[in-house]
Amino acid sequence: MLNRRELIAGMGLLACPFVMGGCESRLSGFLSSSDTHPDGYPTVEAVRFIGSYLADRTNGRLDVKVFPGGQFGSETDTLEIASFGGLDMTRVNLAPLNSIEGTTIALSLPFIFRSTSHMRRVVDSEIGDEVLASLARHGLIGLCIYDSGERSVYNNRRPIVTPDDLRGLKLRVPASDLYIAMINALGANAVPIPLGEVYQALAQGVIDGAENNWPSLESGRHYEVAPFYSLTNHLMTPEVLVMGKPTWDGLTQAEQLLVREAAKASVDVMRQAWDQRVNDARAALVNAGIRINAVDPEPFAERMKPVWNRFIVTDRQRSQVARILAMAEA
Ligand code: GTR
Repeated sequence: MLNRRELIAGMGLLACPFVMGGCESRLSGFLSSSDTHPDGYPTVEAVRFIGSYLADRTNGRLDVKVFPGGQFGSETDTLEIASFGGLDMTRVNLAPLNSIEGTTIALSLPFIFRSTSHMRRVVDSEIGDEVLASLARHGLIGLCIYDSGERSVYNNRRPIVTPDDLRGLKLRVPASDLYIAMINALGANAVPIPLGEVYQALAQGVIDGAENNWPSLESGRHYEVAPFYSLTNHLMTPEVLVMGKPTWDGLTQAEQLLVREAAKASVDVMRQAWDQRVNDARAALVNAGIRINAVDPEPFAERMKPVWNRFIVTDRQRSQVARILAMAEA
């Protein structure tokens, strides 16, 4: 297997037609795109759809090659690599952007969305556009926002029914100060590690559990080592697809428009694949015999008030939160 440095060097070549002034043509080649999830996962397939969309409309001149399975390291790593041009695109959750970009916080707040349709309405509104646009100052061009379902807690000790059941558990979170504060406010101890390391950390007892949606619990096989899944449904933080600014700047305006159009079209493709995947993952986990329990969200949501207050500090964030809540009933 190639190490990360070799992979990045390889990517430079793949990306070369787009990003390097010295290349003969800026108009042909594969855009590299990274994803922490394996082949077949809805986000991976949605970005492949973008590749086909581009290839169809450019006679194969533009295409996308997706590198699944976290080959480029953590999502935080891939954001950095993309921002300096070592990768053309990366698909990540908003969580690893929370600590660098304040506009990503509102969409990542625990218990802010009432339902999937509420979340979809919000990301399809000008709030989604604001979040995408805010990434430019970090060298990242936000292309589109995808679903990531409801996240719930899983662990290898016991069913979680009330927040007190979490006391003392070591729970893995993504690299986000907001997630760390959330888990600690619930009485557990947050341990930030990349998704790719969760299975081993569970197996070795470094952590007792984690929190994620049905498809991630299933595809990462975490349920084998953490079979209690308690439906706290505490988060619905969406995913985002970004292009590194060096790559973006190497595209013509017409190509930029086409990439945006393709990304937009991929959202519906992803949503359909996502809904199907959630159902399949749930069925597979029930079939595997994991222990699933319903949870009254109220006492969990109650403990999130100080977390909201700590992270929603600017007028812009307050306005985002107010607008999101106003969209709950639309
Ligand atoms: C998943 C998400 C990934 C990653 C992961 C995590 O639900 O699709 O992008 O953020 O969670 O917890 O690290």
